[in-house]
Amino acid sequence: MNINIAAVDYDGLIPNNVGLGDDPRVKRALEKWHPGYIDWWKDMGPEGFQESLVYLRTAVSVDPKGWAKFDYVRMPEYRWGVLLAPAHEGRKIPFGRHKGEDAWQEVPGEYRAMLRRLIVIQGDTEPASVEQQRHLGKTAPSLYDLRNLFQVNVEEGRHLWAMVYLLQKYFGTDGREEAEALLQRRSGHPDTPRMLGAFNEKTPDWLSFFMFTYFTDRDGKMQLEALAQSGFDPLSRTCRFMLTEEAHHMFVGETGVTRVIQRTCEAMKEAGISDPNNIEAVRKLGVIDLPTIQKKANMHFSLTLDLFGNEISTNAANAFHSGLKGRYREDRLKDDHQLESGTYPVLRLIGGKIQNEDVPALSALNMRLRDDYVVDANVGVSRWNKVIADRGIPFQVKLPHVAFHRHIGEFVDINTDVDGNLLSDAEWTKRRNEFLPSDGDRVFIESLMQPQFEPAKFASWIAPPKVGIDNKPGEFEYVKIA
Ligand code: BYC
Repeated sequence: MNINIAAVDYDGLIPNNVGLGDDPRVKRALEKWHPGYIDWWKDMGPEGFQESLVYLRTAVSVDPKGWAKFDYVRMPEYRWGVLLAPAHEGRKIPFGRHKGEDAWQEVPGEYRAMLRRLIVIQGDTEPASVEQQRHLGKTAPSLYDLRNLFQVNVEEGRHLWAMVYLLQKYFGTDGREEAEALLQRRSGHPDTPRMLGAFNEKTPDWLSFFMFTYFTDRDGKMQLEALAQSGFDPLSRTCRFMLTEEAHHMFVGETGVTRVIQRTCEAMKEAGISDPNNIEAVRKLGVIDLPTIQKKANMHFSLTLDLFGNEISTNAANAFHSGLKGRYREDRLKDDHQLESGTYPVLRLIGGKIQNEDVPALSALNMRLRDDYVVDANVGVSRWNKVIADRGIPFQVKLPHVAFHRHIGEFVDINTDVDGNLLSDAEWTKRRNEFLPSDGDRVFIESLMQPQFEPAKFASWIAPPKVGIDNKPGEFEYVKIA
């Protein structure tokens, strides 16, 4: 392992541990891209808080034992940098037809287009999420949550830098053009939308934000884990370090939803309401009823499943076979890592029924990653259910069937209920609001979204966290609003 890499050079405009000082071409390219990025951040980043001092963590090392420092920063002055996890000396390509060959330190010519596409898609999601969340600051339920939102946002910005570095360093003129285009597309824009569906949806309220960071950032985790296995070593190292930051985003999501559920259950108990479906009575307490939380989960889970692409995919097969994108934790799997024989069960619509069919394992890699995702997503859901059960309320949050409310893949043309039972168009129209947030639900949630900017105070619908960020006490002023 190369130990010098742990130290990050903070002297120049762009903090980095990739030796930018000795790479004038890439340094110049990134310095040229920088003003456009700052303009984008000011136009499309968090609205209204650019002058506020925010207690943020900044990566100062890539040493897992102590990589970040916390301090007050104005967001446009955040030190976005280029950080790669340490190289593994002598690393080999871990899967596909080149398995066992030396990992690539330069782009393999024959796979250039495929690799660029993967990097561009990954890069596109990062600014997209910042754009989706830009209005949320105004309605933050506490300074603690406001700070967490901004932490997530600046780190998504840094993840954009991570992908732009790869484009600028390894892809010449077209890499430069792609880097520019990443600043041009806009989430939800009718003419220049972001590339993947879920990143063009709105994040209208804080429950959506927590669901997004729980479910959609977890797709980020799975995709980054798969790319961290890449035979293209710079991509692998970049993704390995991004995963360190990503963990906090999912923490924000999981604990955010937990605190919403906890507050609802506590308020119900205090008021002596034991029926979770007595929605009107629960809402009068100024908290979000559990069935509506379930509907939000249905929405964000199903939108996120679309991000795994088609269940059966030649693109995914090619990316694996070429050694560019592996499986979730490929290095811990015990098989031949080539998958040229063997099958994998894929849930498909066959003769009007949803059933498993064995397909060649290489074609089923999107499905396989999605399966791993569902297992991972269920872990936190169990923890939410424990919070509910501990307070004696008869309700369980449940992830909907994977065929429910899908816009990509096998199930695009059908409607189902949350258990995967087929519904006619008419039944779907009639019952949609049982499964997904209705206009009324949205209006109710919106009515709760009143800012709470006093230190140590929290909005009515969310419990305080168990511990502060960086172990700060409850009254700590995480954001000094300017
Ligand atoms: N929306 O063969 P298929 C994150 C297109 S999140 C629109 O199934 P493939 C984050 C597809 O592009 C992680 N189009 O596709 C989270 C293809 O089009 P072309 C982001 C879609 O390539 C929170 C065609 O359909 N990273 O980091 O196997 C906050 C055929 O599809 C969609 C990545 O996704 C869709 N949902 O799989 C911040 C990793 N799905 O090329 C950040 C990189 C498919 O035929 N991306 N299509 O015109 C990939 O690995 C793959 O491209 C995908 C799709 C998994 C996305």
